[in-house]
This record gives sequence, C-alpha cells and structure tokens, in this order.
Amino acid sequence: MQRDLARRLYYDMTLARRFEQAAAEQYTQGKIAGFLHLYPGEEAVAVGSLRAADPGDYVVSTYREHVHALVRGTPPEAVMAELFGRATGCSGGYGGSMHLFDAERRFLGGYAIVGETFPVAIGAAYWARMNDTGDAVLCYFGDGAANQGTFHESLNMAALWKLPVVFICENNHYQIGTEIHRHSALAEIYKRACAYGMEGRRVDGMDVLAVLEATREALAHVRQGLGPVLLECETYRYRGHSMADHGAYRSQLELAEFQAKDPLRRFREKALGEGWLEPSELDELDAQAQKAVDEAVAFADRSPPPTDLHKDVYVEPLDLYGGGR
Ligand SMILES: Cc1ncc(C[n+]2csc(CCOP(=O)(O)OP(=O)(O)O)c2C)c(N)n1
Ligand SMILES: [Mg+2]
Repeated sequence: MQRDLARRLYYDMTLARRFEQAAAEQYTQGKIAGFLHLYPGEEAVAVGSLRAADPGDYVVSTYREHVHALVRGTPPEAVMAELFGRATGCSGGYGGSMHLFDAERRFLGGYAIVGETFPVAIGAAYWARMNDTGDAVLCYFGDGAANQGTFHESLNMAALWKLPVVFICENNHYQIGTEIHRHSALAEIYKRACAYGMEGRRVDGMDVLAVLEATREALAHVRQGLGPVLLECETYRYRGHSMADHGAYRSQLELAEFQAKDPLRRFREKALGEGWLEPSELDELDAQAQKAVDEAVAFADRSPPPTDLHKDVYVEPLDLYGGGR
C-alpha cells in the first residue's frame, strides 16, 4: 500500500463522515430544506469504488450522493452550498441535496427517483462505447432499487451490448423501513447478474480496501469489452433513511453489530498496524477534514440564493391569477 493512497482513503472517509454530521446539524437548524439522506456507515463503498476509477469515467448516483460528489472532487463548499440551496452550489442552488451535478468531473447526478440511475448510466456507457473512448461508468443504486423495472431493462441492454458499466449496489439492507428479506425474493443481489449472463460479485462494503480491489477488477473487465459487472457491496446506514426517519423499525443490537465493523475505525487500525500511517498523521487528516467541513458550512451560509428561479423552466409562465401577476 502506498502511503499516499492510504492517506487519501482515510481523508476521504473522515471528510465524508464529518460532512454528513455537519449536514445533519445544519438541517436541524433549518438551514437545509427538503429531504436529506445521509451516508454514515457506508463510506467505504463510495470511497473504495471511486478511488478505483479514472477521471474520465462517468458517475451516476442516487439521492444519497453527497459523498460520491465529494470523493469525485466537487469542492465541499459547492456541495454544502447546494444543500443550502444557494447560487454557489454545484447545481446553482436549483437542485438541493438529491440533485447534485458536476459535469466537469463527469458526475452525472444524484437522482431522486428510485431506479432512475440505470438508464442514465447505460446512456453514458453507450456513448462511450460508440465513440470508443475507453471510459467506463460507475452506476450506484440501493438494494431497493434492484426491484425496479429499470434495473432489469438496463442490465439486459448493458449485457447485450457489452457496455462498460459497473453497477454498484449499495446494499444497506433497507428500503426505507423495509428489511431486504421482506422486499426481495432474492436477497443476494449479485446473483441476479446470472439472469443477464454478466459477472456478479459480492464484497464487504465495510472494508474500503476490499471495495477498492473489487472495483479495480470490475473496471478492468468492463474496459476490455467483456461486458458489465454487478458489484454488490454489503453495508449499513447508521442513521434513518432520511432526517425524517429515526429508524425505529430496527434493533439497536443490529445497529451495534454493524457499527462494530465501522469502516473508518477498521481502516485506521489497519493503517496503523501495517505501518502505512502514524497516529499523528491520522489525527492531522481528521483535523484537515473538519476544517474543510467548517469552511464549507461558513461558505454556504454566506452565499446568496439563486436570483432567477425561472431561468431553466422551458414554458411560458401562466397568468393564473390575472392581471399579469
Ligand atoms: C420510483 C420511486 N418509488 C418510490 C420512491 C420513494 N423512495 C424513496 S427512497 C426509497 C427507498 C430506496 O431504497 P434503496 O434503493 O435501498 O436505497 P437506500 O435509500 O437504502 O440507499 C423509496 C421507496 C421514489 N423516490 N421513487
Ligand atoms: Mg437500501
């Protein structure tokens, strides 16, 4: 393990954890409106997989996508400002938490509709394949999304045309309050790959190194034109589905079981044990991440709201009230 990579992985995960913590605090203070879906517990999935990707690869995610944007390189200021609905946000303040977008970094968005990511991902992959660019697509989705019709349609097409997509299932065991065995006839999502004749694999999504390695292999496979890969990462979300959900449908014991495998602590122990990083370096990375998050909150707070909310609305305004109002 290179020291630089170890630093990177730890920094990404500690930034992710702290960013989401700050977002929760800002939400409770009324600074963030609408829904807010947070990622603590799942950090190893986005960090491990995105650190295996190249800058030219496309990324398509869900409404639980703040960390994907951050790891892709969208500045924390631009992500937090978007959560605040400010003009300096990465979607100009029009999108909010569920609709982050960063074309420069080929981050093709957060999508609020469950299953919406699949067709977007295969569209980008089809383009890459037609133009022989060598770029791949990382398509994120939840365990619940695997039961949407778009999952079947998109995986079928991707396999048929051997599109360069890695479908990354963030299996956190729940679709809002419904546990996977109560929403899926086949709870081992990776096994569904065989229905399309594609590679399917399950990996420990609480282990950033395992996710990194599995994604590297998957990307090498899809880039060779051997067809898409379905990679299931088994993980867990520590918080409720969104800020509006306290997760009362699951036991504290279950939560504790997964927190015992916490991806940050696990990597920290590994990095120290292997001598990749010193305790002081890890503390310094924690401090740097906290500073970046504090600055992001301050930036969002002092940023203005968008001035022209109708700018990208392609209809003539209706005169609903008469008198040109
Ligand atoms: C088409 C559609 N149906 C229902 C919803 C409401 N909904 C929002 S999130 C969600 C659960 C999705 O669970 P999962 O795919 O496991 O993702 P997770 O939230 O666990 O990351 C549902 C049903 C929606 N947004 N879109
Ligand atoms: Mg889920």
